[in-house]
Amino acid sequence: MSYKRLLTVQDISCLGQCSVTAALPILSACGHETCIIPSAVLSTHTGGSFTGYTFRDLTEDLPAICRHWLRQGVSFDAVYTGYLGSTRQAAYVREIFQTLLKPGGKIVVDPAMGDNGQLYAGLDARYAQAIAGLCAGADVILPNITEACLMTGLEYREQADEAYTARLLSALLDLGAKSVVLTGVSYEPGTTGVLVRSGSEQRYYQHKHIPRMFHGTGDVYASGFVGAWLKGLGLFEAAKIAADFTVDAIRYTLDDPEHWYGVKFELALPGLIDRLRAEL
Ligand code: PXL
Repeated sequence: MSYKRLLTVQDISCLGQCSVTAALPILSACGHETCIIPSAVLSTHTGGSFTGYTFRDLTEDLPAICRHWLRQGVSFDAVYTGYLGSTRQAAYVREIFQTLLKPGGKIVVDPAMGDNGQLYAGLDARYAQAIAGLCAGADVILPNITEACLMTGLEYREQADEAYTARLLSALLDLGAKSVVLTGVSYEPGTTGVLVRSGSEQRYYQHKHIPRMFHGTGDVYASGFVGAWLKGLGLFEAAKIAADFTVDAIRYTLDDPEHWYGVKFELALPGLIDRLRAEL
């Protein structure tokens, strides 16, 4: 049975069901040892109606944590990065890729930085460019359409068509990533999906679009993808499983109007585990 040691670098939003508080339980449920480097600690995520959140940037802690691990001889089968605490952190993360990965270890970059055509509060164009730079060394990147535009400079469109997504995918591959999983690709009303491109091969998985906006679904998706892919599933299979898992998490949340800041992905974990058992 495969048992991988992963490192995820992203923030701790203490309340909000995103970033590390989603990645840790999801990756653990998939059966991976999951180590973390918190990029920042926030009282909540920065989205929705949250205002006045605390934000502690942990940039200065990154090199010290890495040096300690290097002295201990620790290395990882994969590094998965998400929301970083500063633009400067991208350089430290690049060092992590170079020094803490086992030979043949995988790099997954979730360029978590925006949605609906906008950057998240507090992030700027320099941040987007720094994360675009990180994509150069990645095995897989998982942007939504907003993030794809912010990193490549292409215009954001609410309505995608195949010519538009083809341009996005080729601009994303030009950043230097081996494979791209582009999320939130909707060609027809009522549906959305993920577009998976690896080299010249491209496949689309379409599923139902649930017309309500939830925060943290990108993180839930990316963690489900990383969990499934690193179990040994193919890129497209992992992208599909993560999509179904995210839709399930949204379904479990829909009947609770009070629960606006995240999705109840915890309720969808047993289904994810069953699916992995069935497919492996
Ligand atoms: O889910 C993405 C995310 C992660 N981390 C922080 C955020 C957001 C989205 O708003 O604010 C701190």
